[in-house]
Amino acid sequence: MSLPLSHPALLAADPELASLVGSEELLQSETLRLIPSENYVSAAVLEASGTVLQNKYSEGYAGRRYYEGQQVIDQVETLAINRAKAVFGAEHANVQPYSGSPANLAVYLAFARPGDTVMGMSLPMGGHLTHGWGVSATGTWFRGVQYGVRQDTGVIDFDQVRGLARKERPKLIFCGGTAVPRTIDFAAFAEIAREVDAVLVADIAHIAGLIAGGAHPSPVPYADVISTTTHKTLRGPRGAMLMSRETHAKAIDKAVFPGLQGGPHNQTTAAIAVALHEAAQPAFRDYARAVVANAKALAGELLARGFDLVSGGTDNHLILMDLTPKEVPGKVAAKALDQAGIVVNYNTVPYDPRKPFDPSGIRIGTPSLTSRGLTTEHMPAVADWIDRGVTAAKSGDEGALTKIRAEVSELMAAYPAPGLPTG
Ligand code: DSN
Repeated sequence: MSLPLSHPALLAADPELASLVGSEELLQSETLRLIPSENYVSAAVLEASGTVLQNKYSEGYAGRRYYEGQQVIDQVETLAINRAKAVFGAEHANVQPYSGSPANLAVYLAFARPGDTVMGMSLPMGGHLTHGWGVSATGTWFRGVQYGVRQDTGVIDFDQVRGLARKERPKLIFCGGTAVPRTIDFAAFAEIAREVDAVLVADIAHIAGLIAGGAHPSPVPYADVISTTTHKTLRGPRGAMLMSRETHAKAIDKAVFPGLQGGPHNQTTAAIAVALHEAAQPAFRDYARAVVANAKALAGELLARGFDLVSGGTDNHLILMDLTPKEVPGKVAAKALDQAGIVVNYNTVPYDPRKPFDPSGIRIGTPSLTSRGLTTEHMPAVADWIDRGVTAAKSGDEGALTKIRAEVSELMAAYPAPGLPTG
């Protein structure tokens, strides 16, 4: 398979780099991308992120900048802010954070001081580095206490969360994470946060698109602050946003700039605005529902093939597979699947006896394949490829992987990806 040459200026100026971009386009086109935090953005989002808006410095906020010439940029940022507020029903939005980790760091800066106690889900249980995990700046500069999931059910243990919060009295409580296959009970977290007078931060990076599309409950009535990236299920550029009640607006804005960052990336702000416009359309509600329907169907097919899924399945876009019963380490399976044209990431599972760089599980999700138009009808085939790939990983059957790759590539050719040149 080949794709038509695109990016003519790049090709003329730097053929070496243009060729690498072309190779990546081909890879993204031919493979079944199952990493749950990845997606395909629309051609409109891609175009917006490659505009001359990137030439402009605009430290500050609309109407209060430290550089002149903001006649257009102020309008772009205001448009993005208003769309974020409308899509999520939030009182305040800041669209300047460069990505999820800086967005979360800004929350610490706004509400805590070094040495304060903060609470979040532990990374190996499905949380995020920036929720106070030890190796992150947030676990070094703050005192991170961590909750997890129950070993018998794989779901969050609210008795543990409440007990820990009462004992440790954290300044911040983070909910949300990177490997949470079940609905996040924002109301339960809010009740605990109120009881101990903590700021509740809902990190919705993974599920922002599902919330925007009405396929996951919203944290807006419950959380003091909402942090999200914009490039996962929301299908926008690589960026982030912070949303909050009006009472916290000043603290959040001051923490992002001048607290943590300099000039915002205006081309990204523009692309966020486009993605939010797309997320406001009725078709996006269909997309969000389809992502979840595909994940549930895929989980059912995997269970039927004897796979062990953390928490027994999924309510959202993400499935966490514990491969221990299959006697294949996550990394070995992930590398074999990659060879078969199925892109996943190896991942720790709760109570994993193995090391994070060589864990027991793989993490998969349906945002990207749904963006290409695959439906629940395709999930038996996807589960079958995963099953055959994991079996081939165990036996070292390279031929089986090559065969799966050809089958995957054939199906993908029939479902062109948004934003990519079509062959
Ligand atoms: N790295 C992201 C993910 O893959 O879930 C989270 O930041």
